[in-house]
Amino acid sequence: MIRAGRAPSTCSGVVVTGGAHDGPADPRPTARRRLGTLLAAVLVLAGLMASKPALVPGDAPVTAMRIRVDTAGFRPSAFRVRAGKPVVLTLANEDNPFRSGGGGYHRFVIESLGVRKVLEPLSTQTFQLVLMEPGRYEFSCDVGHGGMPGAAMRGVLMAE
Ligand SMILES: [Cu+2]
Repeated sequence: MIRAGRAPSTCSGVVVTGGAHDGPADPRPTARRRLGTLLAAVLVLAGLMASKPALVPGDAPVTAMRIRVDTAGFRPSAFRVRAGKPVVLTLANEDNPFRSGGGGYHRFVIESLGVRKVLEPLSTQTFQLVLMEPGRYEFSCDVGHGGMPGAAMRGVLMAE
């Protein structure tokens, strides 16, 4: 469960309308290669632990955003909006109904605000959102991954 530091009961602040290949394997691993493998494993682990989407400093707030959705995640997964101003979100689910583990369905959920949009396979949904209070609003998907929130399927809206 993802929380944005606000209890769901106070959700009046929202208005909703509307692999890289490694190349040939070396059969004789040297100590240097083993060290490289260990470092890579540590970096992957660190990446998983710090999986919060990053915002690029200087990104300007948007009034509309098209978000591509599939099992790999939301793209883009982080952007800025103006608090108190409407933002039009278009969610394009690019997974097909034959996809295993959810039948191509995804959801766009802002848990802290009680926003929950079902995204049918190969469909596009547009709605308007107004985030009344400045803050960090995390969104995620809780289907298509055995019912658990996928590590890759999360993102953040920064209202400022
Ligand atoms: Cu999903």
